[in-house]
Amino acid sequence: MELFEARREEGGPTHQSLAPGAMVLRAFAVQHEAALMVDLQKVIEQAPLRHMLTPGGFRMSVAMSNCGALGWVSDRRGYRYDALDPASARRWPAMPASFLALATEAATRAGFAGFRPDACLVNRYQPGARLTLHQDRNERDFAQPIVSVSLGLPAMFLFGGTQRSDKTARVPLFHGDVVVWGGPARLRFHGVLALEDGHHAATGGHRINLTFRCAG
Ligand code: MD3
Ligand code: FE
Repeated sequence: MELFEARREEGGPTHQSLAPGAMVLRAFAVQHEAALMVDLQKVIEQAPLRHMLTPGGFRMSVAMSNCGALGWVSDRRGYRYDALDPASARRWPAMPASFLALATEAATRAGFAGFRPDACLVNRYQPGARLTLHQDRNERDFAQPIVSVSLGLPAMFLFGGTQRSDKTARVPLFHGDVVVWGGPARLRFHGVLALEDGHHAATGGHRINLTFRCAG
């Protein structure tokens, strides 16, 4: 935590290019925070966060839900997008206007005007929760970027290459940071180190990540 806070206070440019195609907009979501948190509560009331199973049968440490026309799901049958929440057999909640506005505004800033996400995955990390190195390849069109929004506790993001064995860079992500991953960055391996204990005014003991995608 000390490490994260020290680095944060250094300030620096708000738009940072991480790699070709990957742009960090530091604290970009803070201006939208109140509306985002209210709308997030409504989404997870309708589609509660749950720990999905990997195809191998392991319970994911990150709790997930979705909003939008399509939701990302994992179970013994594999990873896929589905229009229905398997927990309720109903459609996922609609994507709130506050979510859509943030995602399209961030994409435009990063050079992807016209981004129209149809899927928003909500990831909730508790202390110890992590995401192992993976690629996002369940979407139809890899020419479309992914927009990610970090809320609450900070996390250490791992950014790899196009091969699983490539060296990874560590990028700390803080409350309100938005990252747009497109072009040559779109299929790079990535993951999140185990969340450290802490408290944040917006989310308590958690980190929330929203990822916006054109899935269908
Ligand atoms: C880089 N989520 O849900 S967001 C995921 O913080 C996922 O919850 C992480 O990876 C999280 O699939 C990371 C940042 C992210 C998302 C998609 C990417 C980085 C990416 C796709 C390609 C390259
Ligand atoms: Fe991912």
